[in-house]
Amino acid sequence: MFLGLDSSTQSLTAVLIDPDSGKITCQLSVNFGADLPHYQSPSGFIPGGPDGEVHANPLMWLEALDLLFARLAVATDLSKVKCIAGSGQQHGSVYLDGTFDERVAGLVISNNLVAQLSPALTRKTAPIWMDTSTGAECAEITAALGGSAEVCRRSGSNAIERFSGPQIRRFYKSDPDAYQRTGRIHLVSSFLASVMAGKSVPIDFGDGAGMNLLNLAKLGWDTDLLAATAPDLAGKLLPPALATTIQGNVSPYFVGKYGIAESCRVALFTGDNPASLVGMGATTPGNVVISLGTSDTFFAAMPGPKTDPNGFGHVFGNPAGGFMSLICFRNGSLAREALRDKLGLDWSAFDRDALTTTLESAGQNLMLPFFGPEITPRHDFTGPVLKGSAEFESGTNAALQVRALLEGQFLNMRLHSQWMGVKTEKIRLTGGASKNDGIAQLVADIFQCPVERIDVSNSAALGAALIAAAADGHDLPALQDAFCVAAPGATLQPNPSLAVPYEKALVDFKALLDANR
Ligand code: ADP
Ligand code: XUL
Repeated sequence: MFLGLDSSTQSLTAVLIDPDSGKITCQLSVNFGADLPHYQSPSGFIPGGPDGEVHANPLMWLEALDLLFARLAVATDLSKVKCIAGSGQQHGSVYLDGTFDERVAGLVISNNLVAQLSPALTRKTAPIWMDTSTGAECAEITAALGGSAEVCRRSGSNAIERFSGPQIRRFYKSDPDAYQRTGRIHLVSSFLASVMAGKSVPIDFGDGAGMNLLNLAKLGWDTDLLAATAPDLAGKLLPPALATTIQGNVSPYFVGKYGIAESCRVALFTGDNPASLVGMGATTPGNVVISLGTSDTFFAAMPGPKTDPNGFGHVFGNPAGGFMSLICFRNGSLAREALRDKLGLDWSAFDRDALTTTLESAGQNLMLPFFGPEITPRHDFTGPVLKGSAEFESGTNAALQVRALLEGQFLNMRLHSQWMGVKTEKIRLTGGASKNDGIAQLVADIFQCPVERIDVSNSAALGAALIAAAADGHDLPALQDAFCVAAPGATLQPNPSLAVPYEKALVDFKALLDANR
């Protein structure tokens, strides 16, 4: 058996797999808000932070780890686990003093993780990915490197508020003494991996690329980015490594306390998005994952470290080797819900039957699909922009509005993923809106490739379990064939007669976007 853990914003999840039967044998979660209410973080972070700060208590993640293993030990026989891997919400950083490595190596089972490790924290809280407080630090790092294009070329992203480098700089500026006492900086992923392995283990390329510190071409820390971020930073980070590298045996703490076998090994942990790429079976170039959640995300494997010249997309390491993109479209379901509610509709108006009534107008009416501020491309909301027939522009025909919104969303996605230069051969669709046949068909038509719907609720934890099995020598593509399967009857083919109209619409959409910058 192989165990995958995912420490996400709101919960810690375990997925246990048996590669021989191709089955998930156990799935369990600890919900930070519901199970650990004394951290007063109902959604996994401390509410009401000043100036855009969003922090979480790293002790909550440790207590969740003890609780999860206590539950797992009851639910399953942990002595059968051969290897453990994991993932964490990306960008979150944990600050520890020089005693951490000793403490983590000397954990005793008569006490818990929180009591034994809390004295090593040099910063009580950890900034997480929702934090937007580092605008000044991003500007300083960008200026030191000579501009955004250079930061992006080296690290795969412009300097971004939530990324760990700018967050480290903010800590250094606000509390230089505590920064100086910090001997180790971990990400959420490498922090938990270190606890599992009983020693500090490296950050992997997948999660490391979310720091604005990793040089993608060299796959090592970038000395200029380190220098622009904070002094003596190199000494606080271990050299980064590939996710599937084994770090050694599991800490005796977990053997003695929860019955894991002494021979069980621990692989590096990665970020939740890289782990999801694995769990969605999309680690080879040509496969794309589109997740239609609150926001929409587009992620895909890439052979080389190519970066977005416009700086909207991010590049992370692919746990299977090579790289991946991650592009986030903030409007996603938020915009679909806004239009639905504005027109007094329900989701049936977005379904296939409803959309066939407007098929003859495909690609002719254009909408900039932003009902709130957008990040890809950066666009302040000033009201919907419509261009097309008089009936469409009058806003009275609800069906035309719905088609134009969805077309606008996926044309925007196609346009802003072109920089990757990878031909999309197959799309794996997931997230709440993916069950809608009309929306799924439109994705197939606009990208002109088949769309498979995959219903995996814990794709990051599953991906981590697959990484654990791959690190132990199992063949990853074969594992993905067994575990990442499309729901029967859930594959949709593109309508080839829409290829030409949507090529033209892509050009027109870009022109409309450019005219409204
Ligand atoms: P999250 O990003 O919060 O994990 P989910 O992937 O669970 O989001 O997706 C939730 C979203 O799915 C809801 O906000 C809702 O707008 C959308 N959704 C649910 N059912 C449908 C449907 N039938 N058609 C379109 N959208 C839907
Ligand atoms: C990615 C990002 C989030 C976090 C939390 O850049 O900020 O997806 O990984 O899931």
